[in-house]
This record gives sequence, structure tokens and C-alpha cells, in this order.
Amino acid sequence: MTKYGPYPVITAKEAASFIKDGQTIGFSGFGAAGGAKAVPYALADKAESEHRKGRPFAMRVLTGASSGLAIDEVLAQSGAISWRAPYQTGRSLRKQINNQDVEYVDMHLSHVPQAMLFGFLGKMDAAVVEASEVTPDGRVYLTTSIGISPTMLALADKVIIEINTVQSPRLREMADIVILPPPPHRDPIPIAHPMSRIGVPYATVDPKKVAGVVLNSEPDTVSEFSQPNHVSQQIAEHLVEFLVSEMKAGRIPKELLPLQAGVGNVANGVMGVLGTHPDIPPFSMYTEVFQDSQVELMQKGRLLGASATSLNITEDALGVIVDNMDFFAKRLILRPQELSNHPGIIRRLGVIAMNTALEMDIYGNVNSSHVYGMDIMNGIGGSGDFSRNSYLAVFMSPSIAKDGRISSVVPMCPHIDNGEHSVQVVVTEQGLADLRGLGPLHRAKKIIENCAHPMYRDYLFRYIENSRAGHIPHDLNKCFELHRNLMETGSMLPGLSA
Ligand code: 0RQ
Repeated sequence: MTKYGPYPVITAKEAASFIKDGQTIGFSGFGAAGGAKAVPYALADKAESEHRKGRPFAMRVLTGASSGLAIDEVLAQSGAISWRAPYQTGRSLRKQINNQDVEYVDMHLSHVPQAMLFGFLGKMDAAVVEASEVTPDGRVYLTTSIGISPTMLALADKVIIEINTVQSPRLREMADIVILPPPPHRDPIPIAHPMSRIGVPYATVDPKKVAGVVLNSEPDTVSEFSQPNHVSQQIAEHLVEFLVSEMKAGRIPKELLPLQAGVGNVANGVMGVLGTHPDIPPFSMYTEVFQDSQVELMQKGRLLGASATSLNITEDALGVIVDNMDFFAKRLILRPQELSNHPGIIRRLGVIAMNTALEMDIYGNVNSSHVYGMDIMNGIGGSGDFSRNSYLAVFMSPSIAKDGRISSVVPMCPHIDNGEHSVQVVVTEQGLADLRGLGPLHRAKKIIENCAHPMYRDYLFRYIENSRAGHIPHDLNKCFELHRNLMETGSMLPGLSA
């Protein structure tokens, strides 16, 4: 048998044979970065073969956040997932979740490692983790993401390491790994700056638990974001104007504060615009995922340093980092997600959080995850970790979707990820509403006037006028009328299109 140090080299199929129906399996990866890529395919084949024989085979699947195609598409399509946490973005899995074929637990991402450690998610039977190296004494050098891998390696009964030969061993230079002990044994976390390092560049596994090493050479497959369109451009301009005026007023220090930017096309576009604006000084980021637009900003000296848990970047952008590692390793830190998204650190550093909403209501509650309050899109992700604890929480969204058939400003959100208490600024391409210090009615007027699309403003104003008075005026017969119309006719205001 071939060996990798003291560990047997096994095939992905052999690795899959260790995994049984009903088990809880953790896979490395945060977004498409650093995910296990060989064993999931073998597990999909195993599931299909078992199902053909009339035998059940489905796993409870945990990852750091969403995954690459291997899990939320391939494994899902083969019916190999029965339960999934804490986040996903796959079309196939989304459909299965909304059909109740897969049980889905949508979680704050900073909670996941500690929920595992506290035993809140049950026992982990096996972990499949991508690495660039595992040493005989159990040091595991991770690749493009850290996520929950250190915790999985510590807790899983059995471990399979996918050694990825195309991932640069120099990626370890960015890793800063520590597992927080459970309460009551916690001390203050000594991160006082986005670039503070407090750990070691490797995760640790008990070598006796390593069932085998699978050799693999598949790169991460991160899809390209669309170029910022005029809507993201306008959102970014409103936001930059606001940040600059806050700096001038002395409410944000003139060197700015660390920024966090959410996921998706809008957030990626906004970062691109914000990073090149002449009135915004060079800044740092304390964020969750590092995206393509930030690589160039770093090279140009606009982005001074960034802490994240994942390099969710295209192959070309990763090539730029690896080819210039002496430059990037000093400016990029990858941490476990309980630290990249840690509420206490976010509050200490004064992070300005900028996340995306599917819809917001007139009082400033935000829904980022559930269409009609029922159908999952992706999940809350890290948006709650950052917003609730930030210096300033901004939510952005185009004012309309689907050619105007949907308004993203509604009377009441049928699902709320980030409540009015955690949301201070909302912005659409129409404008920005600064909600700080405003009571509910004042907030509503500002959001409708500044952020709602003109097509929907009269409806929204009429809604407030006809609502029952109270601290937060509402009409419980009508608060979901727009959503009901959308479900029944395909348009929130029937007959309306942009
Ligand atoms: O549908 O895909 O059919 O075209 O939703 O909308 O405008 O492309 O937005 O890609 O920026 O994603 C909130 C989903 C936005 C994302 C969300 C439809 C619209 C389109 C996507 P199509 P856009 P984006 C971590 C931060 C939660 C997690 C998070 C997300 C599709 O940002 O998942 O914030 N966020 N993590 O047509 C029905 C509405 C709609 C709607 C838009 N009101 N109803 N459909 N769409 N509005 C923290 C970090 O540090 C990273």
C-alpha cells in the first residue's frame, strides 16, 4: 500500500466506504474555497448505487458556509443529503430544502464551531478536509479557507485528508488558527487590529484518527461575479457619499474603520466602486470572504490589510496571490470563522458592516434569506454576526427586482434576519435612509421617500395612512398584500411592470 508519511493513501471510493447512512459528516470549505473535492463525488456514486439497490443512504452534512458544486449540487442531486447546516447556495439543494426533502438549519456562521464544540449539533462521525500537507505528528496545513475545519479535525471520530497538489503550500502563510475553549475557560481574545495574529498556521488532528489520505488535483471553482451594473454603481455612490459626510462630521474617524462586505453581486460591485473612490482613504477589512475585487485593491495600495476566513476568488485571482505571496502574506489573514465573525472583535474594532437584503420593510427590518418568508434563497450567513455587533450596520438592495414586479421595500417582511434594532442605514439605487435616532413612523417616511422605487411609493404611503395607530402602525389585514399578489399573479402590484 502506498503511504503518505505514516498515513495510507486511499482512493476516494475507499474513503466513501467508511461513511455510513445517517452519519454526520463535516466537509472542509467555505464557499467554493478549500472544499473537499474528490470524496464527495465518490459519496454521490455510492448514494446512487445504494439507492438503485433499494437501500437508504443519506448524510447529515456540515460545512463552514456554502460549498462548491461537489456538495450542494452533486451530492444533493444524488439524494445523499438528509440534513444540512449552516448555509448553502446550490440550486438543487435549495429546491430540496423548499420541498422539505432536506432538513436545513440556517445558522449564524460564527456560532457553528462553538455549537459543534458544545455538542449542540450531535456527534461528528467523520470529517473530510482539504489540505496542502499533513505531517506525521498531525499538523494539517489548510488551503484557501479555514472555516470550521480546525474544529472538525478536533471533534470527528474519523478523518480523511484530501491532499490537494494544485493548492500552493504557501497558502499556510496566511493562516492564523486557534480554537476557543468552551466557557467558563475563555479569556479576552487579543485581536486589537484586523491584522493581529494570535494562533499558529496549522490545524491539528490526532494522527490515530486519520483513516487515509486521498490525493487530488482539482482547483477551487469560484464563478466570476458579473461586472458592477449601474444599480450597484448608484448604491455604491450613495454609500460613499454618506461615509465621506460621516468622516467630515467626525462620526467616523478620518482614516475610516475596518469594512466588512457581504456576499453577492451587489456587495462585490459596491466594494469595487468604494475601493477606487478618491474621497475614501486606504482602508482595512475585517470580513468573512475575500472576493476578487479586493485583490486588485490590495495591489493598488487601496486595501491595506484584510482578515477573512476564505479566499472565495477565481483561479486567476488566486494565481495573482500565490505568485506574489511575499506581498499578500503580510496583508491577508485567514482565521477560523468563529474568529473572522466574532461578535466581540467586530464590536471592538468598530467594523462598518455592509450586507445585502432581499427586501426591507418600511420600519427597517431586513429579510436576506426567505422569499415570501417561506422559500429559502441562501441563508443568513454571516450578516447577523457582523450587523448586530458593528459600528454601523448598512443594508443595501436594488429597490426593485424582476423588472419591477417585486419591490424590495415592503410594509412588513414575512421573515426577518436582521431586525430594526440591528439596522442603521438602508440604501438602494434611489437613495439612502439614515435611520439612527428615528422612531418607527419617521423611519418609515424616510425609507419610502429615499429608498422605495417611485412605482411603489404611493402604495406604501397609503399603507401607513390606513394603518392602525400604535408605536409601529400596521394593518394586519394588508401587511402581506404585496407578497400575496406576487404569489397569486406574479407581480406585487398586479399589472405593474417597469
Ligand atoms: O434572482 O437569481 O433569479 O436573477 O434574488 O438578487 O440582486 O442578484 O442580489 O446576488 O447580491 O444576492 C440577499 C440573496 C442577494 C445575498 C442575497 C432575486 C433577484 C435574483 C439575487 P435571479 P441579486 P445578490 C456574509 C453576508 C445573505 C447572506 C449574507 C445573500 C436573486 O446577498 O444570500 O448576507 N445574503 N451574507 O431577482 C424575491 C425579493 C427579491 C428577489 C431579489 N424581494 N423577492 N426575489 N430577488 N430581491 C458576510 C460576509 O462577510 C461575506
